[in-house]
Amino acid sequence: MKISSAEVVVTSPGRNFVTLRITTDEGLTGLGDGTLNGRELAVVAYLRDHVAPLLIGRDPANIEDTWQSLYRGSYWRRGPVTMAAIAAVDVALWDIKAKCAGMPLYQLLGGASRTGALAYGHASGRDLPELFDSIRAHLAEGFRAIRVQTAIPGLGTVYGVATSGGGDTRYDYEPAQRHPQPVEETWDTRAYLRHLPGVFEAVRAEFGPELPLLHDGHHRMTPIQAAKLGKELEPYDLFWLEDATPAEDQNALRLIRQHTTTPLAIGEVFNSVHDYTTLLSERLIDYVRSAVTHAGGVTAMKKLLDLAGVYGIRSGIHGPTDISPVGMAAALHLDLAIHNFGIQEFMPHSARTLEVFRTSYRFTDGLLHPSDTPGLGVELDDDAAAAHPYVPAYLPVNRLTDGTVHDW
Ligand code: GCO
Ligand code: MG
Repeated sequence: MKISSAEVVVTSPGRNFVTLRITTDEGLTGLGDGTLNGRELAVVAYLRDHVAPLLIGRDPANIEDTWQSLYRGSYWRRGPVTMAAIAAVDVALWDIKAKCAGMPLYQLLGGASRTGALAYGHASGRDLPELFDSIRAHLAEGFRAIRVQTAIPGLGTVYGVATSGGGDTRYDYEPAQRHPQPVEETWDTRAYLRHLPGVFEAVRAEFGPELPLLHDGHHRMTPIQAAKLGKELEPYDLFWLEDATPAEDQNALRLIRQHTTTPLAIGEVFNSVHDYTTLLSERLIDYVRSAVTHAGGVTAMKKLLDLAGVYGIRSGIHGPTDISPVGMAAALHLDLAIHNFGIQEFMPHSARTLEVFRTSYRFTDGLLHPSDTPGLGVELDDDAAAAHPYVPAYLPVNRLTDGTVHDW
């Protein structure tokens, strides 16, 4: 069998998605997600202009060889654009291989290690009553683990806090917004640090000790600020504190670790196992947050997660709505198969997105299951995709109260 075409489909059913469809001379197709939020067209060009021509005529069965050719053979390794493009190819080839085998992908990864993947949902509120309502709504939908984000008194909109209630608009705030220029938000870390422990105290008092609670710091603290926050949150027994400090500084995690037993998760902006070597070998984190879509696909993620397992570190695969349903399905097959699964982030896609991407994965009683459909279990509806052309969108920019651009 040979690859006969590799087409890139860009669609924007509420937000932008980049999908690679590989077709073989026997008529089999595979899908891969290459969505890089706010920088989508860079991946499109990388795939269309530089990668697709290399794929034509290759045997789709040789996934490892294709991965290594695109990684080692290009001379320019790593980086979010390159690794999202490689991920798109890799996932599409796994989709084809599993369809060929007539099996769901997780079977090719070793079979199911569990009945489903524990998912966490995103609760948020501008104040405690709104936050409590959001937590209750998630519990009613079946979530058994909840990420908690709130607004901060004195600041305006805060990233990760939904600005509107139910339905499709619920998560629209969080990923890139469809404006020609990035929205600017004001940030004050000291105000955040003063506010957050009281929020968790109130949530524990309301919802009791058992519910797994998570929090995302969006890379905004210095190491010593993160150490202080981790320590102050210890009484509230977090499942994890995510992205406490800017992720590229692996050594920062060492300092945080010396001060707190709050579990740490990091890695949604990482794209290679080489971003993790210190973190894993020194056991400086508890959860690996990379997305299949941004870290080189199933092939690379399986190796990364197996290495993490050697150190007793578990998975927490990135699953916001800017990962397409194709990337989400790939994550779920890994979640089901690997031994060191921790938790899966799950922001349900909008109804509009699910008209473009026909999924078969299921969310039941707090657990996600990729389904037993051969392959990934996702199909792309071309007509629905074409009805939603690309719209430029940016993640917001974060500035301190004096105007300084801040980390996030
Ligand atoms: C998360 C993330 C996302 C990212 C977004 C950026 O934990 O889900 O922080 O909300 O910010 O995916 O593109
Ligand atoms: Mg995050």
